[in-house]
Formats: sequence, C-alpha cells, structure tokens
Amino acid sequence: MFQEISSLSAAYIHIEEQFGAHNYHPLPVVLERGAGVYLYDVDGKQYYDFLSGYSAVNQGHCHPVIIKALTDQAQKLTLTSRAFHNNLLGTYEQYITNYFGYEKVLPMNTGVEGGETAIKLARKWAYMHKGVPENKAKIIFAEGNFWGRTLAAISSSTDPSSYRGFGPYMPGFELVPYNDLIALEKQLQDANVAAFMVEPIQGEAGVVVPDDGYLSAVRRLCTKYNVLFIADEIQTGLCRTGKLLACDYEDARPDILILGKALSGGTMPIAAVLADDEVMLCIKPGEHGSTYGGNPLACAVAMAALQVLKDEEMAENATKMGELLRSELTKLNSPLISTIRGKGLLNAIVINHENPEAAWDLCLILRDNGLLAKPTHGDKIRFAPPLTITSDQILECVGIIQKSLQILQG
Ligand code: PXG
Repeated sequence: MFQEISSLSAAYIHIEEQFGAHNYHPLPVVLERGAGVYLYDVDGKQYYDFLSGYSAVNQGHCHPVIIKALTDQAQKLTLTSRAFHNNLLGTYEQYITNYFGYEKVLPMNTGVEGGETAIKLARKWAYMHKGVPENKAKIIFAEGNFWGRTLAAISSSTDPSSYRGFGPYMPGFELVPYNDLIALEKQLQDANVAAFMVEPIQGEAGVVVPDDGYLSAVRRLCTKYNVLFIADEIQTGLCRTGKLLACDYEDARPDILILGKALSGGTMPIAAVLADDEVMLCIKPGEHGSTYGGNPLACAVAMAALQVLKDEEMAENATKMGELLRSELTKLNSPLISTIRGKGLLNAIVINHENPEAAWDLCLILRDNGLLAKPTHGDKIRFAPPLTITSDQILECVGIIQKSLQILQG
C-alpha cells in the first residue's frame, strides 16, 4: 500500500536514529527545501505542506521578504545580549505593541518560554496587585492544554505521554474542563487564583474549537473575579484561524497574550509576551530574561514576518481557503472521515476506521501522493497549509486527499 523510501532517505533516517535521541516519531520523509506551500525531499519530490511546522510557517516556506530581513540583518549584527542596548529592540517593541494594541512586550525565544513568562508575570501581579499571600498564587489551565515541554508546561498537562515519569510537578496549577464556563466560574472564585491560561482553539488536543461565546465569557468572568486572562495564541495567532488573533472573533482581549511560531515565519525561535503596564511592570530588572530574547536578528525577522501577514492579507485568505477546504472535504462524503472541524486554515479531520493505525497509514499514502500531514492523538489529522495557498491548490489537495482515502479504503 505504501511506496518504499529511497536509499538516500533511508540513510538520513538511519543516522538520525543512531545519533539522535528517540523523542520523536516522524513520518518517513526527508526534506531538504521549501518554497511557499511546497516542500521538496532529498530525491527532489514535491509535496504540499499541510502542517506548516505546526503553524510556524504561516507565511509560507522561505518567504522572500522574511529571508531578506534575516540575511540583511545577519550580516550586520545578530546578538548583543540584553547587557547592552541595540538599535532594533526599541523599534521592534514599538512596532509589535502598536500592531497588537498593548503597552509593553517582553521578547523571548521559544513558545514554551513565552508560557513560562506569562505565568511568572501572573504570579508576580497576584502578589503585588491582587493581594494573594506569598507562594499561594494559583494558575488555572484547561484540560487537554498543550504549551510545550518544560517542567512547568508538563505539570499542567493532562496527557500522560507528556507528564508521566517526569515528576515531581509544579505546585499551584489547577485544571478545569475546556469549554466549561460553569466549572471555570467556580474555580475563579478562589481568591488565590492569579490567572486562567487557555488556547482559544486547542491545537495539540486535535483542533478543538470551543462554543461561540466561550472566549468572551472567559473575558467577562476573569474581569469579574479579578483574574488575569492569558491567551496562548502561539498556534492560533498570526492569521492562522482567519483573524490576526483567534481571540479577535469575540470581545475577548487577553490581559496577557503569548505569541511564537509564525512570529518568525519559521526561520528561528521567536516568542513574545504582550501585556499592559499594570502587569508587565511587575517584573523588575534582573527578575526575568534570556540570552537570545530580543536579539537584533529576531527583531528584524519578527517585524518582517508581521508586516508580510498584513501586506499579503493572509487572515482574509485563511478565512476563504479554510471555508473552501472544509466544504470540499465535506463534499467527499467519505465514510472514513467522521469529523471535519476547524477555523480558517487550522483544521483537523477525525478518521473513522477499526484499525487504530489508519490515520498514520493515510498520512503515508498522502505522502506518496504528494501531501504531507501528521496524525495527532491517534485518529486525528491536522490540515493546516501555509496561509498563502490558493483555491486551485486547495482543490488539487482535496483531490489528493480523495484519492488517498480511496486507496486506504482498498
Ligand atoms: N503553545 C501552543 C499552543 C503550542 O502549540 C507551544 C505553546 C510551545 O511552543 P514551543 O516553541 O516551545 O514548541 C506550542 C507548541 C513539539 C510540538 O514538537 C510543539 C507544538 C506542536 C506540535 C509539536 O514540541 N506546539
């Protein structure tokens, strides 16, 4: 049912297995080049990228404007550390705070560092402004959350493959079911709660979209109980769901906004935490930071990556192409697809098959037919191409998916 991989690909996979830690289970394909919505393997075969680096490559692979900003700046100055000022940090901070409408930004690198930063800010704010007794601050998370792999992130996880075997865990974290406002309100009444941290759509849980009105109700409840609303928009933000932020669908401005992934268009780890002064100024010199956070290379790249999203109207395209993708997938009327869900170009299908390996097998067949996607949680497959995809390309991809489903069905 599947094509053999080439001996060249097999050789690359072999050295990874031999010399790399076994902390991933990648699809067997070895890539060496990307351009826009396409990826190319070491044998020159072209694929549609339906993962986009888990939404880091919203702008498309190697976007020329972003690559130009990266290479121009790389020849001037790449890192000063925060021991000194550099000529791009302030410009970038002004740019990104205007862009998202916050008073301050704290630059970090990976998404998970953004999450850690948000939680530190919330704890500090709770002690300084809410009157929570020292070391008693609580952070509430939604069940099914995913925000990375640090000890704090896995301490809030409900997925055993994330947390099992890595204890002891961070204290002061509590869970509430996702999309359950009654349970949330109960938790928020505890006077020691500093913040509720939530993804506007749960990405790794399998693109779980909450009910309309959930986010605005979260906003109202957080205000009512003087709790900070932290939105993890690392995967949902930056036009992926058809708006600049997924929170923009509702009247739901977060107190702390976490961005990452596509903030660099897939070129380097860049994260940002945005908040207003009351929250951000709780952290004083020496209390937080990182060697690479706010480096001039990242500042140049992030400004280009954000500008491209606007100049090329990627939010609008994500909305249109997402609607087309879901309606065309629905038309296939495949008995192998039990659910099609998503917003903009953050979508997932759920595979209906007695074989638990069916979603993995389908991804192998999709690969053979020129489309790369990856299963999550067994039976779900995310369909999240770069936001530059055109309607002709969407139709071609749905054709590939249809043909692949037929092969799977046998
Ligand atoms: N928040 C959300 C919503 C995410 O999806 C993170 C935070 C953490 O970002 P960093 O940059 O620290 O990975 C994510 C990450 C992986 C992997 O291989 C990560 C994500 C999705 C799929 C795989 O660790 N999302």
